[in-house]
Amino acid sequence: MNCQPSASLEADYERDGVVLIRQFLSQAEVSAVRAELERYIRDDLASLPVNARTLEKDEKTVRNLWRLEEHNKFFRDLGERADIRAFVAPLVHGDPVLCGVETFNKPARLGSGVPCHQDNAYFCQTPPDMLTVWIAIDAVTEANGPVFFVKGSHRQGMQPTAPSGVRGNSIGMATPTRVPLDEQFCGLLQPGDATVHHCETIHHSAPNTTGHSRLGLLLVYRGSHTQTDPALKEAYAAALAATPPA
Ligand SMILES: O=C(O)CCC(=O)C(=O)O
Repeated sequence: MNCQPSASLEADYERDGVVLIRQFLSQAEVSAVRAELERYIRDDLASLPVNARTLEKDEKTVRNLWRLEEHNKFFRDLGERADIRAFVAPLVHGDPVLCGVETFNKPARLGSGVPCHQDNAYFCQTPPDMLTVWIAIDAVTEANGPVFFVKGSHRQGMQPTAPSGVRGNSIGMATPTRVPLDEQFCGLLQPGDATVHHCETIHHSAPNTTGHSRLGLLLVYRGSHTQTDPALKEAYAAALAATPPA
């Protein structure tokens, strides 16, 4: 694994709100993650609460797995790894708390899009010292629904939100970004590569119309000093009630 903290990476993250790390996980680690996800979906998922996942429109194919850190020791242990926590600590300005281990599966042909949003509309934390490590398990290409990020947008703070009506991504931005797509940062990744994005960096992704799956594993952390913002929480609760994830 290649995730040493460094002053230049921290400066890039503070400036851009998103950084790319090649080979964050090794190929052996990627294979172990893939095998455990396949086993978990096959053997465990049906017996878990429905909020453990969101399905695509066919009502069969997994769009997202949620709360893997609660339901699965392999993924809890991965999220709690000392080397990953040491990497995250300076970026969340404190002691990292693992808040979620999730997937965005973006399956071949069926994978739905993710509307323009800032994660803190879901996380509702102040100060916004919270981030996501998005690890490619499949290759992410221009064609299979990569995540696009608006660099520097985290420095403008939270923008007005609106319910999106998208299952699994119930809250988006009231007005999508006006930054042209070709000026946004596109996370093109090989298996094992990762992006790390701040919880107020604007991002989105298109549906996957290709025959190639675009599976991502997400590790979400906050600094132990952050607190829930009641106004953000109220807006999120309303959007979630309008479009439940399951
Ligand atoms: O994987 C995607 O397409 C979207 C991911 C996302 O919205 C996130 O990491 O917060």
